[in-house]
Amino acid sequence: MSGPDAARARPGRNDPCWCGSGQKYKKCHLDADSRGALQASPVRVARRPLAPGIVSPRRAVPPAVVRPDYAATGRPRGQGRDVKTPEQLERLRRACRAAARVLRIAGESVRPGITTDALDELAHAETIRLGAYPSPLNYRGYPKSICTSVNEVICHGIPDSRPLADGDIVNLDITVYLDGMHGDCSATFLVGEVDAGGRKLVQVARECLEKGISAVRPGRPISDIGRVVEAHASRHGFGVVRSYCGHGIGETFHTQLQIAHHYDPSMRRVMEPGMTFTIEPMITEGTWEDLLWDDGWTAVTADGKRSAQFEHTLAVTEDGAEILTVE
Ligand code: EYL
Ligand code: CO
Ligand code: CO
Repeated sequence: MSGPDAARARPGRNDPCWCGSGQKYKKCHLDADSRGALQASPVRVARRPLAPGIVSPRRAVPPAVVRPDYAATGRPRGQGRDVKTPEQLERLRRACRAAARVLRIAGESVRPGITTDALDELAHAETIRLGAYPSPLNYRGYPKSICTSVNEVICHGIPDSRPLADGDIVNLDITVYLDGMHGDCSATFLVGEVDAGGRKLVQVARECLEKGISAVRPGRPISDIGRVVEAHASRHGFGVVRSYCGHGIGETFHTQLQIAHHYDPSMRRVMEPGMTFTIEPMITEGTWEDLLWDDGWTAVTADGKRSAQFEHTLAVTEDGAEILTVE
């Protein structure tokens, strides 16, 4: 969710680089950081900008499905601890496995011509078939069961009547509530034939999640994650969104714990075995700055260039990370 927007002082030319490589800043990230600043300037975008479509009526959940506290009111209540017991971890694994399955099934249906509303319907039906509740539905009043973020949409795109077009990229973000736990994952899919720039963006976003996961280690500060993610994105000339972060997860969809995907040295909390959170970097072709549509949900890049995202829910182990959102 929304996170700190701490300005980071850039190192001097001859100081060690912020990325931890041990090289001087001028030899390492100085060029990449400067390129990012230049790309933040407005440019013309050939692609047609995305516009809101028609949102279908709210989908029903059978009464037998156990709901999270906010399902009726829209307001989440509990907070929840970030370090889980083995019993809690076992339930979280089941919720995460279900989320991974729903993501795979919805992703297999991505093709030119299908509407994002049809993808929402598919994911909603599969979630219920697994005995789970689609976590986004009525979370802070959100109207749909999944998020579908096309092209310049960074996150929280609302499924609607717009058919996916050949050349689009689309992120499907799936969270399900099962056995009293939320499991959260997402992936960006190519729609038909995507240009080389779009394919590169999606590939680097996938690698950013992998790098972030490989930085998970008990005893290390949370800021290690954003450091490696940002280092990889900026090496390719891409931006890292700052307004939305990964989050602690379990009995509650979002705990206090925030996982920045850019390097924020103030995030000094240390990772502990049993801690569970998401890593979900949003990587942009241009600026990292975001705007919010008038619908109050849809976050888009300020320059209209594309954004791609991948997400897993993880547990910190004795020597690294366990990825929970796998089948
Ligand atoms: C609902 C509520 C504003 C999600 C995540 C769905 C969206 C915008 C208010 C975070 C926050 C998913 O962690 C998330 N995705 O990985 N809100 C979310 N909503 C929503
Ligand atoms: Co998600
Ligand atoms: Co999330």
